[in-house]
Parts: sequence; structure tokens; C-alpha cells
Amino acid sequence: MAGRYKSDLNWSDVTPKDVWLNRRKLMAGAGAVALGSIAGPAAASLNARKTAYGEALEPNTWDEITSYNNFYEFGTDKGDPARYAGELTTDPWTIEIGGLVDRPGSYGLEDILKDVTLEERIYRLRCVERWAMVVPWVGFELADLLDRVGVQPSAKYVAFETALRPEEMRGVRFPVIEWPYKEGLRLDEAMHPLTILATGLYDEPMPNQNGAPIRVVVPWKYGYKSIKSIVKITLVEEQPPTAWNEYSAHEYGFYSNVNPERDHPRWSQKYERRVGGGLFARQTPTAKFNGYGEEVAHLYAGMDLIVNH
Ligand SMILES: Nc1nc2c(c(=O)[nH]1)N[C@H]1C(S)=C(S)[C@@H](COP(=O)(O)O)O[C@H]1N2
Ligand SMILES: [Mo]
Repeated sequence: MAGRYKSDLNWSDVTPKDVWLNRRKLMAGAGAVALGSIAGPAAASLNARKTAYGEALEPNTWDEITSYNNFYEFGTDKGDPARYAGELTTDPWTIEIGGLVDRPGSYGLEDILKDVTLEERIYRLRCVERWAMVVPWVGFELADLLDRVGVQPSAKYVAFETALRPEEMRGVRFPVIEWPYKEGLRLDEAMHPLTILATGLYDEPMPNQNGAPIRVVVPWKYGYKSIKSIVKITLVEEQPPTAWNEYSAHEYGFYSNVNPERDHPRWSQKYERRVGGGLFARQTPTAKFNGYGEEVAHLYAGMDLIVNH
């Protein structure tokens, strides 16, 4: 076929051109060897706008961020996502946006991305299992997308779902949780400027093991709230069911704000350990709201955060 129709375009075709040119050059040339080396890829390519978010933090290395992961769709070992998430097809990609919105529909990722400015957000990430990292995400505020589709006044929560593809996701052949992976946020949490949809890290397109092509990042909550590879966003009136809460409600609450005062039933949450600090890395105290209390504590004024853990 000679001409290219709009429907032939995938999101990677309409991402700022230099991104993909740089990326292709990098892959084609000697740079391919550099990918995944010490500090990250040799050339920046998403050209994300720099911000003051997290500029004082020291990010973990590319290797650490992309080789130690939780993404149970590809297996429960920390190395499984790096080994197997490459089997996921991430282009084309569409997100079904529905429920209590003015403009529901199936949105191609290319349509979503052409109207946003990607920026860098260097955030702490704290897993409920007690390991922590600092990740230089690239993304945009979830509020930008929600505003575009028009949230109706009756909406109180946002529900998210990950893709479910047994052919490409070997981990979903096992009933670890009830697939697809589901998460949710209260609307004010979803609209908070710290909450982003991330499409990259270290100024590179998102590696599959980190949730390509697009994932949620909510830095003041335990990592499992930051749902990967999302295909569905639904605005709802009632608190939606979430994967880990359904699995074990007393261990994994709907809110899951990082909180050293509320221990996991099977372990203390008072301390955490930074990934990459070496085998004998010192444990450091866990910060309430993962250190983002100044920005988000007001969202929970008057709430009992032990009951609403
Ligand atoms: N779909 C999906 N999203 C997910 C997970 C998962 O297993 N499946 N794991 C969560 C957990 S427990 C954590 S700690 C973070 C890890 O993100 P990272 O691998 O990019 O560091 O992703 C979260 N998002
Ligand atoms: Mo986690």
C-alpha cells in the first residue's frame, strides 16, 4: 500500500520524531551495547521537560530500576519481568476510558500523547515489601487526561486495569491474584499533581518490565498502587475493587499510603532498604506518605489512617 492512512499510524510513529530517530540510531549503532550500562542509556531521547520534582534525590541506576521488578503478569521472581516482559506487544496500544465521563471511548496512545508535554519526575518508590528506589520517570499528570475526557460530577473514584494477554504474559497462567491486575484511586488522589501517567524513565521510552507503554505512578503510596501497562480507566461512584485488597484486605488496604505507623501484619513498616545499596545496606526509617506529606497529607484530614490503611 502506497499511502499511509491515519489508522495505519501507531503511537510510536507520532511520538516526537527525534525521540525515535535517536532511539533507532542508538539501537542500530554501537550504542546498543551501551543500553543498560552503568548509568543508563548513552543518549537522552524523550526530551522530557526538566522539573524541580525530586532534583535533590539521587536516582537508582538504569540497571537497578530495570532488573529488580514486580510485575506478576510475567512471574513472581524479581528478575522475571526483565526476562519475559519483552514478550508483551506495546504498539499499537489503546486505553478504554469510560464510566462517568463526558467523552468515553477507545483512545489510541498516539492521541493521548500528542496533546501532552512530557516532563521528568524524580520520585521515591516504596514497595510494601520494604525495598525502595528513586526513579526518574517521564510522564504527565493524570489530571490532564481526566480533564480532557471530562469527569462528571457524580464520579468519586478512578479504576484502572492492566492488559490481560495469556499469550504474551506467562505469569497470568497462574492464579496468583485475580487477573487482570486492578487498582483504584479516590478522585482527589487521581487529580493530585503528583499523580502521573508515566511513559518513560531516564528520558527513554518505558522498558516493558517497568510497565510499558504507560503506567500509573503515585509516589506517596506503596508501589502496588502504581499499576503498569494500563488498558482501561473507568470513572465510578463507588470505591472500586483492587487486586491486592481483594487478595488480602487486612494486609493491603485500598489507600495503602506509605505509613511507618501501620505495620503489615507479617512485618514492620518502620524501616526500608534502598535497592542497590549492597547486601549490607543500612535500613533507613520509612517516611510517612513516603516523604510527600507536605503535598498530600491534607487529602486525609480527619481520616483514621490505621483503619483506612
Ligand atoms: N500490572 C501490574 N502492575 C504492578 C505490579 C504488578 O505485578 N502488575 N506490581 C506493583 C508493585 S508491587 C510494585 S512495587 C511496582 C514496581 O514497579 P517497578 O517494577 O517499575 O519498580 O509496580 C506495581 N505495579
Ligand atoms: Mo510492591
